[in-house]
Amino acid sequence: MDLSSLQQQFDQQGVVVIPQVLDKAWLNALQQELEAAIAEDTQQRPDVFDAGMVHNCMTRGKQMCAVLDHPLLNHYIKALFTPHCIIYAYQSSSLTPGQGNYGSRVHVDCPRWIDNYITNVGVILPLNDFTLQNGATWYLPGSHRLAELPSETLFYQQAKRLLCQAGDMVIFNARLVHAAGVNQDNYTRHALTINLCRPYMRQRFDFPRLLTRQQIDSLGEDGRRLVGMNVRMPVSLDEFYLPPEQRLYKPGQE
Ligand SMILES: O=C(O)CCC(=O)C(=O)O
Repeated sequence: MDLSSLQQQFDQQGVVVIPQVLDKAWLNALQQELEAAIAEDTQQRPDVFDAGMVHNCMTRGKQMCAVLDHPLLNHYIKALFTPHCIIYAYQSSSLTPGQGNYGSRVHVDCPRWIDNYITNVGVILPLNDFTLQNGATWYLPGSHRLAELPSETLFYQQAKRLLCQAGDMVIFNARLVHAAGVNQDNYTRHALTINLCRPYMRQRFDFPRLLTRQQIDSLGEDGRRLVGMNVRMPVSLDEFYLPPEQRLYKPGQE
């Protein structure tokens, strides 16, 4: 699909699916890393409200970090949102057999509604096909234009299911009203979810400090921008007066 039809669909529906962004090798590697992270979290924090949803995935596996430099991911988010966008949150969303998760409430991924202005965009990278049986996300087309959330009844009367394939990339306006489904299949459905925001907004975690030097150095220009390396705040006049190429808060981050 060409960019202008994609943009039109994004504006009208609030969501687009880009087919075949990640191949089998990516999917296998990401799934392995995610399952290891979930197993670790389940041991260490079994009782958290969002159990099973891994936070800060770029710190939990080399490929989950490397995917931030994926050229197609960057191409489409720059085109549909802004070339300067950064990560607000990078998590996962898995549905184990018979279960929903914290994402299964009817919700939006951005609390602010500003008429005709996008502050946050969501990216879902399905690691399994999203099917009716395994809990494909419910969403209300066009609901990103609503200032208030509809009632749950109205939502489920009118909502559609986000049916897509493992390896596709879903991009949605974070004001789109949606809910993860319940997995009626006999295997876990995995996905990575990235919430992007404008570069002048705060991130959920201080990623430039949270990531190790090695993780930051493993990233390319796009990945570094996404984790917030171009919008760091100086803590001294020495940092403020650094030469242009070393500036922590780069110019033009709009
Ligand atoms: O896993 C899903 O189907 C949707 C996830 C979701 O709603 C979220 O992470 O906000």
